[in-house]
Amino acid sequence: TDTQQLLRGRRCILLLSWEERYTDGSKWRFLEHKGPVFAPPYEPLPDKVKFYYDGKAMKLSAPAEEVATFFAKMLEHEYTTKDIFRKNFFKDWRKEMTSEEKSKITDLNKCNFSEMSEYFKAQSEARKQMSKEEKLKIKEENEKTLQEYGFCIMDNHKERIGNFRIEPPGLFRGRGDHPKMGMLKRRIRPEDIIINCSKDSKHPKPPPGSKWKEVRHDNKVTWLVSWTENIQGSIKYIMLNPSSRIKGEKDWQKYETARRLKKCVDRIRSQYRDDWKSKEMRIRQRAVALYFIDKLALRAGNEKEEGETADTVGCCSLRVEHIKLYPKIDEQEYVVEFDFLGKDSIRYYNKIPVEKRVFKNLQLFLENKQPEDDLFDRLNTSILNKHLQELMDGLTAKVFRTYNASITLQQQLKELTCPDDSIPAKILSYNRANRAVAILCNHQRAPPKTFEKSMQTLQTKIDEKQNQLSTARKQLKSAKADHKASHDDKSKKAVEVKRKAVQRIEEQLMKLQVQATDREENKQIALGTSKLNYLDPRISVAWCKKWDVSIEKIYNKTQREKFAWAIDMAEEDYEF
Ligand SMILES: *[C@@H]1O[C@H](CO)[C@@H](O)[C@H](O)[C@H]1NC(C)=O
Ligand SMILES: *[C@@H]1O[C@H](CO)[C@@H](O)[C@H](O)[C@H]1NC(C)=O
Ligand SMILES: *[C@@H]1O[C@H](CO)[C@@H](O)[C@H](O)[C@H]1NC(C)=O
Ligand SMILES: *[C@@H]1O[C@H](CO)[C@@H](O)[C@H](O)[C@H]1NC(C)=O
Ligand SMILES: CC(=O)N[C@H]1CO[C@H](CO)[C@@H](O)[C@@H]1O
Repeated sequence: TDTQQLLRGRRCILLLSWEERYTDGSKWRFLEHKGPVFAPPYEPLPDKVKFYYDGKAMKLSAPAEEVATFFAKMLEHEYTTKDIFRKNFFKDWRKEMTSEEKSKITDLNKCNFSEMSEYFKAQSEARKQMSKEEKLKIKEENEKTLQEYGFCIMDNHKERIGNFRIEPPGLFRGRGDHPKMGMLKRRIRPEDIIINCSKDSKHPKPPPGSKWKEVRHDNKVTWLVSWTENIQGSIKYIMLNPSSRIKGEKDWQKYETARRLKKCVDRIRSQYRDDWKSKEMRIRQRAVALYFIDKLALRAGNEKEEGETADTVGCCSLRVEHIKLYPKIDEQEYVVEFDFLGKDSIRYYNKIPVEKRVFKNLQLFLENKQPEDDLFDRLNTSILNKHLQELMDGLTAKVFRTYNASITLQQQLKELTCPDDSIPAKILSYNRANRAVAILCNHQRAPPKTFEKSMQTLQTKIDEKQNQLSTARKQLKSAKADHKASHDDKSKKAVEVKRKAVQRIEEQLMKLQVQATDREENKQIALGTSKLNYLDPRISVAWCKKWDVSIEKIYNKTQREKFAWAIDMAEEDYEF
């Protein structure tokens, strides 16, 4: 498969990379690629498909017709009823018209695109009805394009390129009520394109008769192609795929740093515990903050708090009003209650017992302060980060999160996986372990709007399956009775067939029930963020190998590409 092809050789790439890292700050020495794949040129409509203005058929010039087709393709979408969308579209469309067209077509309400719209609907219907051979042919053509344009050579490695196709022109949609919706997203031409490659490489050729805007050789950046898009004026890039060496290596280093923390975390912990007794207030505050970061996986806090509109905080910027101290509550001693808005304005709420010394220190920090005062008045993010660097090279608050998330995943997997479980039950255990981490990292979400409905659908399926099962059981019972009466081979076979049917339905039912449990438990938890950013993929890969669960059940396609480095180098030194 695709992915397997990509993975080949990954291990040796990573083992080589330490000596290939350049000391002069450059990202590559050699970069060769074929440039982008442009959107196919516009194909004029057949003559029989007419556009009507004010009830009369009218043949449009090719540029005006092309833009009209963008609108026609969206005709059934709510967008085309919105005033801003219509206004922006009409203004941009008129720019593409000949002067004669401009003078005739003055009111969008008099334009009738319905034949065009019908034509495109029929075309998309025809595409769905294509024969196997036709589909295969398209697939082969895509594969050929991928082989030609989808890879580049960066230094000594062939790397997959992310999005080498340039988006076709169309009408800008934007999110929500974007003021620019309906504007014409122009066709990108070779003259818009800046190519980045090395001087000594074979430069990509522009399509015949055209020229690149510029060819440059900047090895401090990793993009291959860039252009400026006309709606927002933002710069677009073609870059390497996340599975590429440069990106994979960064990811790998992150988890290696977390592993290094594992080796020295005991030393760090005993040091901050000593520091709780320090004579210096700033050191005590630093030590308590570090304890929170370690124990609660809190973020350090923003470096640039000014200019932030949302009032979100991290560990260093906690204020007096964000915590409450209870010397004794609910049978527990020394309890701290946290309640604040963290990153992306997600509420962090937690009530946990802490060590006595931490509690006493917190009481001290709170003395003579107002609710809006800083809890740690002798500490800020840069001081804390500097201290972390001194404790271990590359250490940040995030490394504690990564470390704790990864080790928690490993412990949970070990605890939750039963060797005798079926594959679906094992996957449920994996998701539960993943959820434990997401809760630790405070990755909550609002239940999806479709939640109730999709649960209902699933419940209906379960009910149906249950009915099927009782029918199948009855049939098995009567087949057994028949066999008892006749004792012939035919009835014996019938019993076997019915028994298998019952077994199969039982398995299907179990799968559905596991799915329902999983979905219910996942209602308010977002698994993606921790999976993508905090969990060492090597743990998941090793778990899959150990229990013979295919990796596709744990990671989807994008995730498999991102973690290609880990999938290939899975180590066996995890215990589950
Ligand atoms: C648009 O044209 C089609 C014929 O192509 C016609 O059936 C339809 O009624 C017209 N719509 C309007 C709103 O005039
Ligand atoms: C990870 O965080 C949890 C929750 O606060 C904590 O109880 C646990 O000790 C931490 N584990 C490690 C290994 O740091
Ligand atoms: C943090 O505190 C130190 C020492 O008080 C100070 O020099 C530094 O400017 C502060 N940094 C920020 C980002 O406030
Ligand atoms: C894979 O899962 C992530 C969530 O973690 C999602 O954002 C992404 O769209 C998924 N990709 C595919 C190809 O399904
Ligand atoms: C030399 C040069 O033009 N460098 C530019 C390359 O692209 C980056 C953006 O990725 C710019 O920041 C550099 O200025």
